[in-house]
Amino acid sequence: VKKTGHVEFRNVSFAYPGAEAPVLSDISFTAEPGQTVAIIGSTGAGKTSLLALLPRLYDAASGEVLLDGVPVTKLDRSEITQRVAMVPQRPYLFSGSIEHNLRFGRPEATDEQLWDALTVAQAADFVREKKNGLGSRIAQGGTNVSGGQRQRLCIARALVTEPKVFLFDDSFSALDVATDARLRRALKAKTADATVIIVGQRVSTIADADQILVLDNGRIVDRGTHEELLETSSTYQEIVES
Ligand code: TTP
Ligand code: MG
Repeated sequence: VKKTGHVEFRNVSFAYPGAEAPVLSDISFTAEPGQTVAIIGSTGAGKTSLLALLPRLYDAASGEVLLDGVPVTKLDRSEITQRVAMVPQRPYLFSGSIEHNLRFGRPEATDEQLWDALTVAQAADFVREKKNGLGSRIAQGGTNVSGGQRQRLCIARALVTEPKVFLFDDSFSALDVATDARLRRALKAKTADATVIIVGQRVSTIADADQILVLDNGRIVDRGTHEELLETSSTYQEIVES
């Protein structure tokens, strides 16, 4: 199997350990290299839970999550982390330098690769403006950078690992609309062959996705492009109008 970052969910259901009610029910979709698949849905719909199954933070109760045609439960952790990078909904920075934070998933990255990732993530300017540049310290919990800066540093950290699959969990929410658009344009140019799965609340973040999955109460209730869903999905219309 070629390791290109092909993702498939096949009839996946999932409940948290100890909980009875399923959080995800019968989820099926594919995301191909070069594609962006967006997931939208109200709070608690299961978006974060869905993403968590690919890097195996949890395993599906039934059905299969496949990476390049192989169930993730049959892959080594290292094979998954080499191919999949997730930017979590609450991105975390370690206390230490910016450089230390960026190299976390790939210690051998060159400075040039770090700056390249920062540039795509729209974070190069503010790092350059800091007195110590890449050596600037991040306080415990990342309290000395803004929420938007933290998001961008975490996106840069994911870029440094050059994954085949990016998972962005609401990663653009703290960015203004213009920065969000610039970042995703740069990302698209830089990672044209990658598979991108993006959870977003803002319509502008997801409208250009190849496929949008509308998640409601753990189920995919509608799917299509932005234009298709505007015509066909009352759930999507409600989200767009809210
Ligand atoms: P999420 O998957 O966190 O829902 P979401 O990501 O769509 O919501 P948001 O837009 O607010 O980010 O949660 C789905 C359900 O699973 C919800 O009832 C909470 C529950 N849940 C747990 O029980 N344990 C967990 O660790 C998480 C993440 C969620
Ligand atoms: Mg979430």
